Amino acid sequence: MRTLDSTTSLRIAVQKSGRLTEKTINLLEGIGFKFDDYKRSLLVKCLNFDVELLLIRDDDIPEYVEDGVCDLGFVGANVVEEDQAEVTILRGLNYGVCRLSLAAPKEDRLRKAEDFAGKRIATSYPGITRRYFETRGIDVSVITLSGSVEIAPRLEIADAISDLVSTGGTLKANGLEEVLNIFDSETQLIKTKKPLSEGKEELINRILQRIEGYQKAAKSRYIMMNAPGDSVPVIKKILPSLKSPTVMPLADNGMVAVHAVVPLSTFWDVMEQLKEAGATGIVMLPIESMIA
Ligand code: PRT
Ligand code: ZN
Repeated sequence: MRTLDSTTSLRIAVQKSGRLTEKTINLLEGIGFKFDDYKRSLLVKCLNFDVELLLIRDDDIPEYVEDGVCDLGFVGANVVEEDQAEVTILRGLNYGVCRLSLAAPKEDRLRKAEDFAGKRIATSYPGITRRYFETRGIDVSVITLSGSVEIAPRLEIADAISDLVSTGGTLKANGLEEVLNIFDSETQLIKTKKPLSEGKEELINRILQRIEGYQKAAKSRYIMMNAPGDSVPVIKKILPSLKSPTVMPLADNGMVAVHAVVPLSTFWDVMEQLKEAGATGIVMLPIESMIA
């Protein structure tokens, strides 16, 4: 193993090829990092920062970060929790969202944790599953499988399963019913607990600030409209803007242009109210990044 922090580049672990790969690379590119073709190599240099990506299987990411082989990693909370990895969780990232759920054949009508007592449960997450039942004092037999967990009941090698679910389609297609959600997951940015150089710590803070701006921007929209000047007080009340909206006079008599940033979640309500207040030509634009 290398001596800690011997590389000058900040090394970031990213899943090589899977559900998180593209979204993680998009996020990194979205916050201003440029890379060579990441599909061609396991170690990819960043072209404009002292950063390199190590592309590996997601299961290996928590350990690489724990050991300090990588300084940061992007990985599902499910994997970090399964491994009980000794790492710092810097933030959740709102993608790769899923849940680990207990599921069983529909006709068995299992409803609560106690209904699983004495059952054989197949899973790729034996740690989380075991701990769930142990803390409740329920005795189950956990069977570890590395994939295709959903067919275990049909093959009669298990009575139930504990597996990741996002849409629920896989469970349905296999005649299984989701009974209990035992762990909520999303992609997390994790950091090693090994000491890092000041330069790396500074770069990590910069990355975090940029991610914050990127996430805020994803949840906001830039809104522009024209309105009669005398409706501005009403419009200002409607707009839940971060800052006071920009109001500019138009060549047309008494008309103004209003620009503001609004949370995406309120966009449709706001738009309807603005129309009622006399706004016309309402345009909504995505925002790439926002610095407070
Ligand atoms: O090769 P490597 O080991 O790196 O990849 P992998 O095959 O282990 O993982 P991958 O790429 O499938 O998933 C990576 C991460 O994505 C997981 O660790 C989760 O954090 C996250 N994620 C989000 C999911 C899902 N959603 C998901 N739906 N991981 C797996 N699934 C599977 C699930 O296991 C089941 O087979 O999708 C199926 C269920 O999906 P629905 O939509 O039918 O419910
Ligand atoms: Zn994996």
